[in-house]
Amino acid sequence: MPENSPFIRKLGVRGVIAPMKRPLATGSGSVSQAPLALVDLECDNGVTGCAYVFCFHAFALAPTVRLIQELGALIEGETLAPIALSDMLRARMRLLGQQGLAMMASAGIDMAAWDALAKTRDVPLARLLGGDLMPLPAYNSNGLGIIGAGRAVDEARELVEEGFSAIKLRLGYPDARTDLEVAEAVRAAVGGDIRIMTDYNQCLTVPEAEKRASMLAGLDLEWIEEPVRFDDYAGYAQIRKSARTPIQLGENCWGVHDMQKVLDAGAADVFMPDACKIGGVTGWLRAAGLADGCGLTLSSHLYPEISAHLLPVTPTRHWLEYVDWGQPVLKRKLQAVHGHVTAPEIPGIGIEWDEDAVARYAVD
Ligand code: SMN
Ligand code: MG
Repeated sequence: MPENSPFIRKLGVRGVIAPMKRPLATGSGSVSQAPLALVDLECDNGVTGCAYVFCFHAFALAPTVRLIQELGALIEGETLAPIALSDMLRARMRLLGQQGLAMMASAGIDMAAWDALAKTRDVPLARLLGGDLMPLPAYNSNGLGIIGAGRAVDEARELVEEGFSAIKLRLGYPDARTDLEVAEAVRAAVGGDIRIMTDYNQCLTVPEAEKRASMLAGLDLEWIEEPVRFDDYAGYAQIRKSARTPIQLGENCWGVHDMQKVLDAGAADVFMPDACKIGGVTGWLRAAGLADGCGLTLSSHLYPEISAHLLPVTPTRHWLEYVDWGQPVLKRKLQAVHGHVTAPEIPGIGIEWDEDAVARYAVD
């Protein structure tokens, strides 16, 4: 066996709940802390692959940790071959269905396996994938929830002052007029040169989305994200007919098969897979191929550390979503410089746990 094909010895997984600097109120509930499942995939060559899964809600953390643990038992002793492992887990989940926590757990293992392989080869993940490291345009998504016009204006200024030329504003106030007031106030506060993304987190009906998209049309928004339920593909196609702002979608697509439905329905102008929900690195690579085939731009959702390696190998790359939610437990904090993020020139993804912080935020 060549020395570059180690075996998987053991999978470890731990749950932490990390604090967030700015709690985020969305049109579909609040996220005020970061429940993370930390995956450590130990190989027999002494390398450990690391990745985290963002679980959105504290109540989803323990089941995700448990599921990752159980899947770990299925891959112990296997060769470290991430695509083969991912396909094996997918086959094992055919009866269960590879969506929801099942997809998140298997994608967490996929990301850790790719990290282990890149470390084994002693290269950054982007280089293992055949890409180069590069500064990627990023938007600041660390806040700007549903907090009213006054606070949104202050927070928008703060997010820009952190060096970004693009920010994301959450909308979905009960009244359409309030959405417009808040978006107008933020646009006036940051000026015309700042790109403003908006996000409804699936909270509108199709007619309401058509109405609000038309009200917001004059604000030069970068995109309107997830106005309605993520899998109402026909609804998205309907909204796109009248919208004068690009419609963004994708963070809730489970794997490339959901993405293909978006393409078939003509549901999106721009697309933003979540590195985990799309199926880890393996899923992302397939999504990048689909997007290239039809010239659809891809932006990342959350997971900036690994997305900084994936966007360089994405021909239609667009924006990186910058959030610092994993940083409390990471030794190396991914920094944005002049609104751009570059993956570090070290082997793997660049994820190393700050064990003191992990112990501090650990949950049983
Ligand atoms: C979002 C992400 C994570 C938690 C809540 C909301 C949001 C985004 O949809 O795209 O940043
Ligand atoms: Mg979103």
